[in-house]
Amino acid sequence: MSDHVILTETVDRVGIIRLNRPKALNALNVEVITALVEAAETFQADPNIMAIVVTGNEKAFAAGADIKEMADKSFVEMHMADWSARWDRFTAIRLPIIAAVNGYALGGGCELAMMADIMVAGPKTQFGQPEINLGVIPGWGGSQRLTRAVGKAKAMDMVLTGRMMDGEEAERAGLVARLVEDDKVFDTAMEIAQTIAAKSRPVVMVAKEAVDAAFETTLSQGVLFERRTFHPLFALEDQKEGMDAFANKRKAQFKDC
Ligand code: CO8
Repeated sequence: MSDHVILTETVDRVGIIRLNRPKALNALNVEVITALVEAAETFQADPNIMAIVVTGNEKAFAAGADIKEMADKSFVEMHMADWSARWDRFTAIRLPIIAAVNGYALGGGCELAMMADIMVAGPKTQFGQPEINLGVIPGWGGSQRLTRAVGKAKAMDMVLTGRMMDGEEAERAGLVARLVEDDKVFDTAMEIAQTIAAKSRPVVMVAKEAVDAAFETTLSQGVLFERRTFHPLFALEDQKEGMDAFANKRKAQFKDC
């Protein structure tokens, strides 16, 4: 695993990935994306890890795709390399991903935060899709995920003008799950991850899959998907444990099976 443009760490059952290109405001070049995706896959392969926290630093979560790296690319190079497809591996991660977002989350940085399952931000966090200023459009799902998160009005406003949205507006708009003081963003993300870490790993994965299905299908098909994934949970020891613990007024001790 490349460990210099990102830093990885494990705390209890939580895997932490910290973007680490501070001089470039954590701009996402191919090396960073590759390392980030590999780190997430490595955490997922470890049965001890329950959730992943992705973060940057105080000034920038990530200020976007690396503009300098792609500036001179031709259409054919962009099309054939298709390095954006690496993100498909990131969004295929079945563990919950929590984005702890401070500072700039622009362009690909905003898109990365939106690929996470839960976003924590502070009032000073700045979200934006400023690609229009560069003569392009969002390329890592921003036009789709931002619109689904905040609706057409604000998505059009941001994508067409390139304006930024601070953390308070982003929370009101539904982009951010929890708005906390700027210096509490990472700790809050860790608390969320630790809370999830006390649950059953297979059930957490199914829960994430069920919510994600809402973005891909009709209501009736989504409800059917939920039902078809709900019933098999009764084959798990963790379902028996969870319900027995409730009935006996004790804390459940899940075994991930
Ligand atoms: N890429 C490369 N370098 C960057 C980026 C970036 N996205 N953002 C900042 N940097 C670099 C700067 O060039 C500068 O480097 P240097 O010191 O060598 O000159 C350093 O980081 C610090 O930046 P600034 O001096 O500009 O810092 P300021 O505090 O003055 O400004 C801003 C901060 C407002 C965040 C400013 O840096 C900025 O506007 N950055 C660009 C934001 C942007 O446009 N992001 C969108 C990028 S495009 C994108 O994300 C498309 C995603 C899909 C790609 C699909 C490809 C297939």
